[in-house]
Amino acid sequence: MRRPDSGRRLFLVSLNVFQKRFAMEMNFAGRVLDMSRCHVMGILNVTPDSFSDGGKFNSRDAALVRARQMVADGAAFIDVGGESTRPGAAPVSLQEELDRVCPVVEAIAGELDTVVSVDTSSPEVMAETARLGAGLINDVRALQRSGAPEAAAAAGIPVCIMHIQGEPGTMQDRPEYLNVRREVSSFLTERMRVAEQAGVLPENILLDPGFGFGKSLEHNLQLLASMEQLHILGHPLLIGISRKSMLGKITGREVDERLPASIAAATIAAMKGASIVRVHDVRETVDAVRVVAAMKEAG
Ligand code: 8Y7
Repeated sequence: MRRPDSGRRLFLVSLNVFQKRFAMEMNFAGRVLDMSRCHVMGILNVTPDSFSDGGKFNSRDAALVRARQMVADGAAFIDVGGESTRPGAAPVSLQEELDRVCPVVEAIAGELDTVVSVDTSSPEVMAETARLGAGLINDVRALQRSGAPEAAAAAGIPVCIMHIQGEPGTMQDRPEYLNVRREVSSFLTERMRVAEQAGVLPENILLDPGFGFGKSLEHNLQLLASMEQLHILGHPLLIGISRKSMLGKITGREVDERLPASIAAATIAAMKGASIVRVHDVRETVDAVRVVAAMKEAG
């Protein structure tokens, strides 16, 4: 067991002070949230091939039923995704992605008290869904597609910039880093610079280290252990670990048996100051982050 040296401890203490004293508000298409607290984002896949709900919710009405339940369970965000980023998943055409995502975004934004997040890398989908009421762009490709930074800027809503090494189809083949923490940090810094140059406002940027996106178990664990270091970049953090294979590797459990491990991961993220945790199991995770919030308020 190694104790942090005093310099490191001072650094961590000052981060806590920073988080407590300054409420960070973000405006998601008119819904203002305090990002010094941890909110739960429910995952809503509208792909026929999504890995952990088997594509059960690929029609508009089924998606709405699921979204209503997640909002009733306390989801502040619903992340609607029409393109599977699972390695080996079939690529989706722009028209297909628009057809899957737009009706669901429009229906949720019109009916439910939640922020609609759109999991997309396509500038056309960003533009169209923002028009239909989406409040957040969640791009696992960090606005690397041609026209994406400009589309995100024009949409005028917050954007989550996530670290990825490589491309979704091949990213898990042989992920390699000299120093994973430093490389994730410098990638995010560079992508923020590109986004801001295209006109994305700094107050509209969220960051995500991208668990499982071109990372071995060791890389993921190093990033989780040092997650609070990312606060120094000055933007709220979004963390997605729910049911991921890193939890399967740690526990030996199949994807539908990873709820306890997922709750543990979300709890760690909330304790380390994540503003959003992206999860499949909303109700259970809301309880977990409430425990963390209650403790932080008391302390
Ligand atoms: C993440 C994500 C996925 C994540 C953000 C899965 C779309 C894979 N993971 N978006 N998306 N962060 N921001 O297992 O970690 O849910 S898809």
